[in-house]
Amino acid sequence: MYTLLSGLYKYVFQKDEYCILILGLDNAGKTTFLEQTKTKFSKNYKGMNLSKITTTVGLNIGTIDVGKARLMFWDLGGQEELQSLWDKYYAESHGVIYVIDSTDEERLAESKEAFEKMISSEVLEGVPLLVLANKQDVENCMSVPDIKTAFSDCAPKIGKRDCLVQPCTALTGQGVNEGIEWMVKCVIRNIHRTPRQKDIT
Ligand SMILES: Nc1nc2c(ncn2[C@@H]2O[C@H](COP(=O)(O)OP(=O)(O)OP(=O)(O)O)[C@@H](O)[C@H]2O)c(=O)[nH]1
Ligand SMILES: [Mg+2]
Repeated sequence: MYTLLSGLYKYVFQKDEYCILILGLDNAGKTTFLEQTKTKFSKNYKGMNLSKITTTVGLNIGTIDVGKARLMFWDLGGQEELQSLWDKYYAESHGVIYVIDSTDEERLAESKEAFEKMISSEVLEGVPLLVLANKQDVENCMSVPDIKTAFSDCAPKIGKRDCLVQPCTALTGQGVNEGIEWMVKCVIRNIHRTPRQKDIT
């Protein structure tokens, strides 16, 4: 009887946990996106003033529940000297959100270089990849087709993993729900195909 009840309790209340990395160059809008996500998906979360967010030195952590899935986000600092820390988190992650500043054409090549390096890691093979073309509220910013064209030669390295390029405005929340819902769907589908280190040990 106890086993039956505890099984039922687990079925109803226990969440499947997934770790999602948020990566991209400094100033791309990663922390703003995380705050906006927490505000949208957590009922009692009183979001912080987005204009008060400063550059991340280290990491920010956030958790949201979407249905039976619990997503734990690790938002890492994007400054050049901090990028060398990204790969320490790869083995544990079930999904990657890569944020691009669509207003910064000058740094697009630098962003692509960091992106290519990240997707070249064998540890991330098969892990779903959500690319956010952020800051779409700014007039004359690069569009999703512009960014897809600039990143087109990354396609062989992306390979067969799930990948979506989503227009987004982290400041207002536009595109946030669509991106998160896509990620949840993909990580649930992918967990049996590409188990992560934490699921095995
Ligand atoms: N116009 C506009 N500005 C944005 C948007 N998202 C973020 N920003 C601004 O971009 C700047 C950087 O945002 P952050 O969220 O701190 O960027 P980050 O990627 O976390 O940067 P690091 O922590 O240094 O890696 C801030 O001034 C934000 O207000 C957006 O959708 N539109
Ligand atoms: Mg940050």
